[in-house]
Amino acid sequence: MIKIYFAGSIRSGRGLAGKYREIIDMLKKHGQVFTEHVGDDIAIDRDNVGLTDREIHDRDLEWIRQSDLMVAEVTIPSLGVGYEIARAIDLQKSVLCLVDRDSAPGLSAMISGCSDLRIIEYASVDEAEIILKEFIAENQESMKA
Ligand code: 6IA
Repeated sequence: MIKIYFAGSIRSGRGLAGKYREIIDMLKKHGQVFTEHVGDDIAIDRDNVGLTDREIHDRDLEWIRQSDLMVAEVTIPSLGVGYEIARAIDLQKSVLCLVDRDSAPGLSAMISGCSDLRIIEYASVDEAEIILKEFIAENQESMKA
């Protein structure tokens, strides 16, 4: 089963948490998602209670290492998400960035200008699903090769 790291804003703002959850639910139909809690405020508290920031960082980085690909919802600019994307690129992971067409405040040039990233605008989660299915299938093919 393909292993997916989903990245989305936590301390940088939870305005799109409902979207994250819809995307995660859809990704779960296609593989194992390490970071289900990013779509769920209660799970963020439950899964991270008692952990230091160092422990959260080290655990998340280990999940990035173990993952086959990363899907990052980058509409809300987040230092943590940008950092995770950069680490994933360094680890040679495929990274797909999703941008909500209606609520994008403008993407950092360090993301939009990065040739290692695939960046897709989406209007609905149904639209994103088509793109994500293709992205997952491509990666499954390259894992077999
Ligand atoms: O800078 P941000 O907080 O927006 O960074 C969000 C990204 O970093 C997400 O994609 C997560 O994978 C990771 N991340 C940042 N903080 C956490 C966290 N707890 N738990 C899990 N992943 C995290 C933060 C404490 C919480 C109780 C508010």
